[in-house]
Amino acid sequence: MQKALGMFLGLDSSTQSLTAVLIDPAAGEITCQLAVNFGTDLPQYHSPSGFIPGGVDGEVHANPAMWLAALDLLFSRLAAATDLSQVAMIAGSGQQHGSVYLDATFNSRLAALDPAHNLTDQIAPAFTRATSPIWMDTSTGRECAEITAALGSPAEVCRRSGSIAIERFSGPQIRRFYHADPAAYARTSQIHLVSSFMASVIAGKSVAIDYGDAAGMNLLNLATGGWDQNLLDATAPGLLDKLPALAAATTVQGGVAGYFIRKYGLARDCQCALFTGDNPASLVGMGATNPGNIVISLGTSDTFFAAMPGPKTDPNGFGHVFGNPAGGFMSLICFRNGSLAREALRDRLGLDWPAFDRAPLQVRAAAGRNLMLPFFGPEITPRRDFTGPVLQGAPEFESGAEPALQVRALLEGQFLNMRLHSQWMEVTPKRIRLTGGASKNDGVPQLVADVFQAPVERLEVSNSAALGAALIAAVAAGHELSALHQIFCQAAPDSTLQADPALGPVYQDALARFAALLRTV
Ligand code: XUL
Repeated sequence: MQKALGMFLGLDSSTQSLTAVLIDPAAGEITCQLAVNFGTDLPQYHSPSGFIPGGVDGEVHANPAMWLAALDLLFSRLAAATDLSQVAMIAGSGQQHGSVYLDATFNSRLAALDPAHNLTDQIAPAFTRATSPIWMDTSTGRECAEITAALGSPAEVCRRSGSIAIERFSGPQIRRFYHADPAAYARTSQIHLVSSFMASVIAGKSVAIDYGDAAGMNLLNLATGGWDQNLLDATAPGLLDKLPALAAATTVQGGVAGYFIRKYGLARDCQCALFTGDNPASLVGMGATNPGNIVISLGTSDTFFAAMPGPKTDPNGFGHVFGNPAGGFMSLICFRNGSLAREALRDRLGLDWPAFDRAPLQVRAAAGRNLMLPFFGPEITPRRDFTGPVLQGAPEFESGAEPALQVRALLEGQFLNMRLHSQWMEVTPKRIRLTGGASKNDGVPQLVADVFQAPVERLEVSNSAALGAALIAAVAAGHELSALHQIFCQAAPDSTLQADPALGPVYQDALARFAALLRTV
């Protein structure tokens, strides 16, 4: 009898790299983690940070041919490092919102992939738009306004799609392409997201877009789970015919393309599921797919995301609603002044990172006393062109005579702002999982626990999106997600910090004062 294959491969095609995480649930192990860095491994694409530098008018595009080259390079590295014939199922994730434009030859090219040649040479001739707009693009202000006007109001776009019209979302990007090059738009027979494009290549046929990532397009109707005809009409003519079908990420697509079997040694009965967005995959990889769990990721921008029982939308339009790969919905709120603001204050005060991390604990007695609107530059939540932070409090705080007070107030301001702008979700945090640079030492995590009045955990997971994708692959093959979470998504030992209940009323009051101060500027 043939032995069942026991490994599951998750791939994450992100802005700067393509990462693989291979898991073996029976052994309870991550057996291999590898990445291809677009800038350093594929310098011929001249995209040191994964996108084409020098875009004008807010345009940020990447070369989709580079993503294909990365896929070949990643699989050759995986084949050298591990036994790919043990992989039972592949799933993946992609940077959200990025779109790929293909002509009518795409399907036949996928069906005829020849291992004697590379993916780029065989697929790139199908691109009708040479470059792909990605999530960092802000060039579609006009298109967002037009889509909003066609639907009647920002609230109506949000009610239907889960977000107001957002510059980086795929619908406004598609409309911009239609405006800029109507002939190339007409030649386009399929528009994929980064996620569904990569999944199609693996499957050797054009596959569906998963609900999780589709919700980042301003085109999916959250209530019906189908494409929204009014939004499609407001975006570009004939769009429905160019969009793939919709399905859950765990839907099995069938086998992988013979190209990968013959070239890299995958088994004949290896199958593939869909790819989802990197944030929905991270929700899975952080073990946070049940409502009550919140993930806060502290990065260049900070993100706050959480599972939600229903498709609730943010009446103020700051938060987004995506699909939760485990079923239901998730929210995502992005804060532009994340580590950039922390870095700016650290530099201004002349501190090093260890001193910055220690500071909030040193002045814990000042909890909630001084207020800082923590915006060193333009912010998207709330959407305002701030030029610097606003301080309100004791003289030794406002003057900077006691630098630790400013560090504490900056961090309190960042987390009060998160608390304020996540109230629309009406989710009481039972547990916060914190990830990213500033989560390592205890200073910042303790402050998060106190501001939100919930325990804070840190996970040992580093590639949460790729791990989440590997877990989705295992679920598609019949594994239980809760059992997988027990194995792969446990909090690091002794990493949990409890909230100080005495600070509950203190931060309730600070939240009201923070909101009031925000209204005055
Ligand atoms: C989410 C967003 C980013 C990208 C990053 O809306 O734009 O988090 O998904 O890859």
